[in-house]
Amino acid sequence: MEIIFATNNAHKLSEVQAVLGEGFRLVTPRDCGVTEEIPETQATLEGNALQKARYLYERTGRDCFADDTGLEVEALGGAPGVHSARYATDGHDFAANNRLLLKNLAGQQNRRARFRTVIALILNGEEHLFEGIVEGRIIDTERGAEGFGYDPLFQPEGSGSTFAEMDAAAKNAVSHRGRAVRKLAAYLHGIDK
Ligand code: ITT
Repeated sequence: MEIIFATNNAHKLSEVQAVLGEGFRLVTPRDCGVTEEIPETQATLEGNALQKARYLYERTGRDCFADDTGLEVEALGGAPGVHSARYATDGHDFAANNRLLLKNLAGQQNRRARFRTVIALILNGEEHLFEGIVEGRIIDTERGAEGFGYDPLFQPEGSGSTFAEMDAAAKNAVSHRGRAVRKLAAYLHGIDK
């Protein structure tokens, strides 16, 4: 089965393809002629995921899904949350985002944080939402070179490693996106029989 995944982030594409498995061929918006940036202007992860999926569905008429992820830090009242990509700057500047996060948590004892992913699927014109959460904490200095984004600062509960110190399979096994995508996969496999 071929399905469009609304992302231009190569890391996310390979993480999601690994979880979905061989039975699903992921196609990018660019592969379908949608080359412009897909708007993400809503105030919630759910709103953004639906906005991106609807945008693609309206233009292609094809089955598609979109995800949106936020890092929610307890001591910062849930920030950066839906603004995670553009926390420090207008672009996706991961290094600047990590520096700002550490600055805003300087001297803070409460390091509790979680990643939350919401996936919006449009299948045969019907909308479905899936959520994945991983609890953890923000450490004091970056560790590891794998993954992307806030991975060098995020240590999932029950692990001594940051996401950036894990290979893709280890991260997927416990991550927000892995969890949400496994729910999506279970749903798609269930109706694909
Ligand atoms: P697309 O919109 O093109 O898919 P994106 O990088 O904007 O890519 P998201 O909206 O899902 O991806 O995520 C927003 C930001 O949250 C992202 O730029 C990262 O800074 C951070 N983020 C998302 N998933 C992450 C992960 O698994 N590990 C670390 N940081 C992550």
